[in-house]
Amino acid sequence: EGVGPQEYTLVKLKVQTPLPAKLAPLSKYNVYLAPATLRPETMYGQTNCFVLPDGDYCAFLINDTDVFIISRRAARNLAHQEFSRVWGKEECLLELKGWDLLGLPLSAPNAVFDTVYTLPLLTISMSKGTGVVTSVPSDAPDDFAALRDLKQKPAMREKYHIADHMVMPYEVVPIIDIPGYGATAAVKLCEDLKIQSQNDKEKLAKAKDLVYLKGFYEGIMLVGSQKGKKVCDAKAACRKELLDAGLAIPYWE
Ligand code: A2H
Repeated sequence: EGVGPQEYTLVKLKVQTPLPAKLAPLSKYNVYLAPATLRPETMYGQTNCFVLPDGDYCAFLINDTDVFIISRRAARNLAHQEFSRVWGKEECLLELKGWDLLGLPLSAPNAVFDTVYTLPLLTISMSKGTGVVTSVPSDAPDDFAALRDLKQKPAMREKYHIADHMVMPYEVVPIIDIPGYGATAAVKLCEDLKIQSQNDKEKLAKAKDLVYLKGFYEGIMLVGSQKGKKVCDAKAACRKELLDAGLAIPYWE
């Protein structure tokens, strides 16, 4: 971080129709939550999407037909990267809180589940990416810890009005084998480092570094079109497939 521009991929997680009342003004558009990821090759392992409950989001018109729900800051950046109808100016149709997005059913590209839900993640930074994070608990320790919190804590599900069926059936999906860490590396690291919850910041940062580095150079794809290839060789191809299929867009910050 902070070493120069990052090349993210914004993945288009389609909000399933009919849209709920809060999003009704958007009903003539295709509406997407658009998480920013550095790991497009991991989208096979998505189990849910995360937003910050108290975060400020907007529904931005990025072309004549498509709306992205993201932070204003991200929309402004996108408008300077050719993703708005007027160059440099972001068009916000509706202001939303993370709270308004919790429990939304989504269709996520490459996910094995037909529907994944929007859940709360309290450690999201609204000044990074889009403020939306897609969750891959097999390979992202933060995602695993947050999903486990929701599974283990009925009171937390209740507080955020998350129904059991939005959380409980979603098991970790093995997608990358990392020698020494296995096929669900983030789970192993969370266990090895005795990470208790999504608030265990220092340990999670350590786990993230370990999984990310070793996974990049030594991880082997277990699924998808790049099955059998190393992550470092598969990443660009997975990204290109998503972009070419219109399921993601490039994003720099
Ligand atoms: B990554 P960097 Cl499988 N707040 O995507 C908190 N985290 C955010 C965020 C925000 N506003 N925006 C993006 N992120 C997450 C997948 C993934 C990611 C895997 C493994 C590692 C990993 C699935 N979640 O990131 O600080 C997103 O999670 C570890 C580097 O800009 C994004 O990629 O380096 C990553 O953090 C961007 O983090």
